[in-house]
Amino acid sequence: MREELLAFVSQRGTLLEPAAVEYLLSQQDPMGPLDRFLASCAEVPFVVTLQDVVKAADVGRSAALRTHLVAPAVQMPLARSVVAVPPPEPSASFRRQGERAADHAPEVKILRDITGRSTCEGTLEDFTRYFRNRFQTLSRMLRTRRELGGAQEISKARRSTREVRFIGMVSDVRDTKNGHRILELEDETDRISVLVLADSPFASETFVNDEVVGIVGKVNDRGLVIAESVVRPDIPVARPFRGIGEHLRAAFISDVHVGSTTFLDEKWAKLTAWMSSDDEMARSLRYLVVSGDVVDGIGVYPRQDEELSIDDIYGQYEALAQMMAQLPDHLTVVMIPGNHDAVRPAEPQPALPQPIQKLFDSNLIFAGNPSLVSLHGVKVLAYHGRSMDDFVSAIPGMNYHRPLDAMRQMLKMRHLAPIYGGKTPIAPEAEDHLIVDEVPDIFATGHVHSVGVDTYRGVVLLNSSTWQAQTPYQKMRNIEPLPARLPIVDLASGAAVIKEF
Ligand code: D5M
Ligand code: FE
Ligand code: ZN
Repeated sequence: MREELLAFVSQRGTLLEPAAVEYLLSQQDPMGPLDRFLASCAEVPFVVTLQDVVKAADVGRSAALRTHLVAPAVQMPLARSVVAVPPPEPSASFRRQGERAADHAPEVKILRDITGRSTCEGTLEDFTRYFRNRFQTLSRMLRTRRELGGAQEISKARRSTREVRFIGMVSDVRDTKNGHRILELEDETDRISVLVLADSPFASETFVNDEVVGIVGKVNDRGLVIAESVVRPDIPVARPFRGIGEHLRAAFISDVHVGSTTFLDEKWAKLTAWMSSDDEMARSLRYLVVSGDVVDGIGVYPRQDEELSIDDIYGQYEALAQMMAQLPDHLTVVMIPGNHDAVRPAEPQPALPQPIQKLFDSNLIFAGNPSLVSLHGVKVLAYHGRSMDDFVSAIPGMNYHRPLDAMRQMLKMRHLAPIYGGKTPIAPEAEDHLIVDEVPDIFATGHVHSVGVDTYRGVVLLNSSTWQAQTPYQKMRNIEPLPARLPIVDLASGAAVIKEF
């Protein structure tokens, strides 16, 4: 274990104080606190101290301490950067030869992301404040639901003998030997057990830790609530796509993994050639959204150096900048980072740092992960999608080839990464930026190297493939990628297609 620990530390480019090594080796999961500490740092520190890992270990144990703490002041975010230009003249389509999306000025607004607004240091207080904010925000959404009118605090609901309604954060889910399920829910006042019977109409509902749900049910004589219905925050039922007046299109890519030996350069060359071609769809492309893992990075997983064709992080972004410069000028690009990129791994991730941004042309707009971005008034929620690893582990039947299933769950839960303490590191910001506050028109993810388009209640869902072939790591885990597929959405109608290269 000692060797593994030291190898892990050197992979991350840092050092461990000897006392920290001994402390970690005495823990059940020595990597856990270290991983969590490193994930919370904006930059990798020169040396990790005993104090750092002890604090991180405490924070890991804090999940049960969410309640009974002081509420933070909630600040509403303002739009961060605006590249707004007067609205373009309407035009029916791009069927006329020579007409290009370039004739339409770009209109991009970053409505919400964490860049420049991170407040957390990863202390225990930060985590408590973070979970309170999550609970309060989602519980406010749930309270607007008719079914939860007059919802009580859990401490009151517990003592009731009639029908009860309350809202809680899931702290545990377990199956009984008879196929029933028991949820432990908590709010700021108390905790309560809820029994979901195997023959109830919602027995097939899946629950994950740290999501916030509403329950209607009856308390039995043992203080257990028998659930009669479960209410999720969810998004409003279908509404029409908020289209724009012209058939401008947006294309979506992610997981380019520049610098990896498995980067598909020939497929990429085909994409570049097609984008610059006279094809009607290519000419109508106005926006390109890049949802993270834009380069392969350095030291992201053990022995990654053996799979790198460019082993310098700047070199990787320089190569990407050159590739982006070859794309047609009529594209305005919005780029967010993923778990392989050179920003802190904890979500929400800020935009790529200035020294990297400077490598790119001015038609690139950098935003955080996740980001809510307006393209010509169409709201796009771009999220790399790391939490899908946790959805796949937590929910039976979910898999890497069906990312849209996980995305639908995220919208139902109104949260991009509800499960805390799994594979998705979460930074305890004052406000929970992973909550789906505003309902987007388009919801885009990457990460799973799969592809798909669909709609859920009027929201266009899409997952944007990869430009990397199967890696030895993915082979070992039986992950079969579907590379070189390009989802394209018509911003007038919301109609989505996938173009294969
Ligand atoms: O992720 C590429 C693929 O590998 C994607 O399908 C998720 C999967 N993946 C990534 N990390 C993990 C872990 N830690 N466990 C299981 N599966 C994982 P990428 O982000 O490009 O490496
Ligand atoms: Fe990836
Ligand atoms: Zn990824």
